Amino acid sequence: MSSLANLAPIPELYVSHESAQKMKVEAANLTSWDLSPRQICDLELLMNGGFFPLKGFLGQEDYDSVVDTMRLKDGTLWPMPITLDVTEAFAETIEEGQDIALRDQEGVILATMTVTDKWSPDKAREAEQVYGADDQAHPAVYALHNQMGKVYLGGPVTGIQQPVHYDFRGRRDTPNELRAYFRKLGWRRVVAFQTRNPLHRAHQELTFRAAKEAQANLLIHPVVGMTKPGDVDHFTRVRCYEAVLDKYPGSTTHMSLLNLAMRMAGPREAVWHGIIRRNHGCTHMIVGRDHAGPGKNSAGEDFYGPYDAQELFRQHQDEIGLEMVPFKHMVYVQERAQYEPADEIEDHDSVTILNISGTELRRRLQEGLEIPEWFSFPEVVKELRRTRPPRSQQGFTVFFTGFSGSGKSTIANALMVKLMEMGGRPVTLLDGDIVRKNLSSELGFSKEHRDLNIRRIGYVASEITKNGGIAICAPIAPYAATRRAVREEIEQYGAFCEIHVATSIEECERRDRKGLYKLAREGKIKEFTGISDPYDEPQNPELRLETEHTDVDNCAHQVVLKLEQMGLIAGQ
Ligand code: PPS
Repeated sequence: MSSLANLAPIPELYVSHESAQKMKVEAANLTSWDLSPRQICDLELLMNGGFFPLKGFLGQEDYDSVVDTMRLKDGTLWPMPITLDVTEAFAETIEEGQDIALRDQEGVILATMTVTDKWSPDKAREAEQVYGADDQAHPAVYALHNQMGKVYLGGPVTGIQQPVHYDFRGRRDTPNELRAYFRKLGWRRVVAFQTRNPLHRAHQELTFRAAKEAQANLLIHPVVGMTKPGDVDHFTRVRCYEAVLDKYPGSTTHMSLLNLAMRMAGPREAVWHGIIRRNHGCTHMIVGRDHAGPGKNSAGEDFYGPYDAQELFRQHQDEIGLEMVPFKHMVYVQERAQYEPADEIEDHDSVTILNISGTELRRRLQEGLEIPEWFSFPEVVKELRRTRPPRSQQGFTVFFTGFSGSGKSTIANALMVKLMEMGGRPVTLLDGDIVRKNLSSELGFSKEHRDLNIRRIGYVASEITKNGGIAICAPIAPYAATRRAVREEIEQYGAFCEIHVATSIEECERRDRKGLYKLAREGKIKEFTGISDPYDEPQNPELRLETEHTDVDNCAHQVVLKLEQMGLIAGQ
């Protein structure tokens, strides 16, 4: 393998500016597909040469071959199936040979595609072969089964325009822009650092050493498309990277953002990352321990061995056309006040080695504890704290569920007043009746309408939580699956505290505050929860309230104690 980069331009799939204008008008008449965020990322890298030599979304034979052998049908190494998944309903409207328009989420036409193949993939096989197991604990396998369409379309793509990015525009480069930049600066050996996490001192030290060892310039190449669910958002990360960039010698290091949708496919992903970096003009890439690892499987074990990615990369290095620089595990040696590769420390027994794991870092951020300067740069810690304030300053949702007349609204009101007395965060009460008046006035009580009602409450609560407020919801919310979906939506932004107001149906009927149970028994109200409609009792709520022998104030107080225990409100 030549270790000097060939920086000639790489083929792109775009048509010329004039043709693009013409095509845009013509494509407006085509059947069009609205791309998902993941598909937009894939399309951008297809069009700009990041996925060279692909010329479009994979057809069926290439797909089968990639899934089974990591190669296109012509034998070229390509580890990741890049497919255009669509719904069955859309697929039915498409004939093979037809051109379709591919639009972004605002309806802008980015490309056209000639559909050469249409098929229903065996997703379990794809999961087994590409991700190593058909286990939905793997985020890409989960997406494959639950978010992606049942039918794949394949065919060549003609690029009309790049997806528009309004953020960090100056930091985004196509493969050809990076190649031109390296050419201009005379960089012929460039080591890429792929990352989806904020950089701390250990990373800075490791990347700096990797560049020195490879006698190469350094490209910090963070992924800003889609990473692992739960990661620090890319806005925060890029601000952190910018802070770290000042610590490198300016003339040797460059940072560029990569709009890649990661799959967390470990070994295969490492090979894919290598090909993408080669296409961006790099000659080397740092591959770490557990590169692009998805975390634990449903049995609590790692999906891949820690060095599987390095192993697979090494086997295919020549074909990738880029050399691997194995990641060194860097640790801080207190006595020498510096980072050193763990395997190069000979005097283990006489020095103090310090390390803070990712989990420990998250805990310290969450609880507002100190993060030492030897671990990270103050500018990085400041950015992380701005985005992830301690739990007691983050937004959260308290979600009451229980029968009509169980006491949900009364306890929720008492809780609201107690939280407002404490102050600090805005509190919003989304009571069942209030929501039905203001948000869901057209809805009835069929399963479909109840689900829609709860999803709307969940959406509003997630926005409140995201923006640092407290949302208190108090609907019946009878269906466990819908409550779980709301929990998942909210937990992206803050804590979700489910409270089962466990008043029995007999007691609710005995109280019959609104006289509705009587009407339900007489059949004058249909589909009444607990009488003629089901209620799935919560299996693992954060708190279950027994209201029959406890007064309202005490119930609300139990919730306050729970919130305190969860770290959501500071102790009084
Ligand atoms: S749901 O199932 O979560 O969408 O229900 P929710 O929005 O909380 O609305 C429940 C209130 O509507 C009144 N009501 C009924 N409840 C249950 N079943 C039927 N068929 C029904 N028809 C009207 C009832 O007063 C509920 O108020 P709460 O505050 O729960 O007593």
